[in-house]
Amino acid sequence: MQGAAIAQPNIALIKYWGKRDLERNLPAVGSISITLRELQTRMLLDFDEALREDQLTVNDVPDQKMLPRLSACLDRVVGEDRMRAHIRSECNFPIAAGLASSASSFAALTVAAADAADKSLTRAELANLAGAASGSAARSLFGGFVELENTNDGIAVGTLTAADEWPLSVVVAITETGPKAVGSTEAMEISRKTSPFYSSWIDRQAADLDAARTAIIERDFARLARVAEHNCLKMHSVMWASRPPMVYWNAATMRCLETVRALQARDVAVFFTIDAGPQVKAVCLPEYETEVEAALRAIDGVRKTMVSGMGPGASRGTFG
Ligand code: 2P0
Repeated sequence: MQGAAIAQPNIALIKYWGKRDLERNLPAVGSISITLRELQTRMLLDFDEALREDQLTVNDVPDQKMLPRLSACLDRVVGEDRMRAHIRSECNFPIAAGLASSASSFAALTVAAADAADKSLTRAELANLAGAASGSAARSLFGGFVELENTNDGIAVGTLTAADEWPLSVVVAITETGPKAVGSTEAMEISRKTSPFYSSWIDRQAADLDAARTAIIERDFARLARVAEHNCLKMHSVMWASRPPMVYWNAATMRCLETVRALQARDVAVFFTIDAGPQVKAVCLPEYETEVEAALRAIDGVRKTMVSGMGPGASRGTFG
């Protein structure tokens, strides 16, 4: 019994931060993201009757830390009485450093598990299963601009605008390659319990979602830039005001923001967004990709840049 899948990470323009149901991993707010193309996680599953425990390798290195969450995801998709599996994950970008590796990993795992178990699930069902493992993973089931909405009992996810209808480029400036100090799940709970700004973050999310959705439908880059930067800074303000405070940025993160501001002053169509890590993602119109990449690469403390277009949702795939 084998299954394989490929999924791309997604970058939230309107962020998911906070949970309304920790047990079921349901988000407190809706979110809007873009799915990338060049960054990928490939997942191969090999269920084996002789195995007593699941086994995981990430880029060929055995990994115990992530295994319980992956095993729980396999239980949800295949059933708890399943055979144990060899799980092989390959990622072509830094893991657990605020580059949404959990989104692509759990999206790929969910699709690979359904493939292995020969379950024909709808994309909505796959998104709910992936989201139960990691909130942002639900969005990687879909390509292009993706909106995740809260429903009464769960989530509804879908593409707002396909990747080829309004292709944007993303330049990722990597300022640290190690794993982050506090994982997103824990950090969200600290924010919910301690940040004085948390409730206003929740209350104002609908307005940001409306503004971003309209900007995407109208292909209004300047409007999307304004609301995405505002939403990102608001999310980080929630974290900075938490106890203990959570500051994911470093000095190079701040220098990247200054560079984006300098590019904007020269009428370059670009904006920044930052997730639960020190990397900066600069989203731009494709004609500015070379200029944005060169400017970010030249910054002291930027170790590496990666450039990606927008791509499709997770798919079953072979593994070579
Ligand atoms: C997002 N992040 O919308 C936000 C912005 C990070 C900052 O979704 O606890 O790994 O596994 O559901 O999906 C990262 O959180 O969290 C995330 P869990 P996840 O992309």
